[in-house]
Amino acid sequence: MNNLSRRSVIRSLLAGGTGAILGSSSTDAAAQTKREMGYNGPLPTDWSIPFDPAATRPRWYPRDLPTPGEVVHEYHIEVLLTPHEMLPMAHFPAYTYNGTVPGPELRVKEGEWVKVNLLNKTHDFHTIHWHGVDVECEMDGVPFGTQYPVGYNQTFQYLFRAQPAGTHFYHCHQMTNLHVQAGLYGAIIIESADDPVRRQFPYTRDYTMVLSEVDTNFVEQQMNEMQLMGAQMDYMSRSPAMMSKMSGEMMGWFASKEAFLAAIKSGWIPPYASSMAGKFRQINPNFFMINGKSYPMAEHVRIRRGEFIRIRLIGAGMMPHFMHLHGHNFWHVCQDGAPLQSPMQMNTIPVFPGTTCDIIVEGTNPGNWHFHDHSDLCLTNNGASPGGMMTMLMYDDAVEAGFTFQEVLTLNS
Ligand SMILES: [Cu+2]
Repeated sequence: MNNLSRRSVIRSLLAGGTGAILGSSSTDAAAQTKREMGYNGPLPTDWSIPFDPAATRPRWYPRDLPTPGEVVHEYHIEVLLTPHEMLPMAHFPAYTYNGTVPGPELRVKEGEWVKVNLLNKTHDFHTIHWHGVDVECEMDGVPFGTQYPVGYNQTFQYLFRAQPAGTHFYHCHQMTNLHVQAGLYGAIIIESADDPVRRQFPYTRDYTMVLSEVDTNFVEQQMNEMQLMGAQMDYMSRSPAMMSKMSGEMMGWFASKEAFLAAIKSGWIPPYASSMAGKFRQINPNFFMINGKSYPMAEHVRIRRGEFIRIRLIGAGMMPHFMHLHGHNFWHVCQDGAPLQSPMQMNTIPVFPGTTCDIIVEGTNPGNWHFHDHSDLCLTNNGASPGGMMTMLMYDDAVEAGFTFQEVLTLNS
């Protein structure tokens, strides 16, 4: 059986099985509710679960180059030192792509080309790693692994075909413990011409929520040290002889494990065992952000009765977050960009560092609902509650639906 006919069999099996997965007993009630709400979209049993294994693999050999007639999106991205405000009276010195945290959202169609001209305007070194995108190795953004890190006023050009479709992100790969929490990350969304998620859930609004956290004390301390070292860094960035040799294995830490061990044997003390750059301290995040903002400043998510919305959750930071939506079960439809064979109903979804999760929310329950990390630590701003990684799902038509805040009456009034 060749791949094509095997896929057809999977499709037809799944098409016949949807009733069993979703249950048919509630169909009439669901249809009635939807009709009452004026909703004419597909009913639950109409949702097929097509699964195309090809959708999760690259369709092109990464070593292609653009050919005449192909779409090439060109972006100019500067790394800047910018103060970032996650809340009034709460900010930190951030490294940014083009001045914002997160950096600009890049949105392209699958198969199109992305050309990014990176220019570093800080006295430090940076790269861009395309996380979840099947680029060719030289475009992977690993300092000393696949490219020299980009120094002050230096540039690097990334060029790759956008594949595979899905929710992905990009981030700096230089000293990630500092540079990523200092703000160097952003979303790259690769849209599919025939999006299986849209086929199953015809969504009308599409939100991206980049989840991250920062230890502002750590970042400030490290950034101060970096700025003091600025002159040295500039000298190094202009003197290739000063830089470590490129080594995919060691990321600039010696040419090999043997050379590293030999250096220790001859008396060299590695930074983790010394106080080379000041006293190292454990990172202890104190602000938790959705698209760079903490509660109550994070943007709201809007929905209407009967509407499907798509929310793309991106774990850009160093902690897992457990996003919980009140009043709704949503559908988990994609993991790390790839459509799931069987979308799963959940009310709390773990978003681990380095992963992306797409969910679909259906507007079934008018009101104003909390949507937040269920880890209570992350519901604080510098230790004070409420705060942190929290926003609201707000219905545009909540009032028309009869939703109202009731005054609380005490029993012995
Ligand atoms: Cu960087």
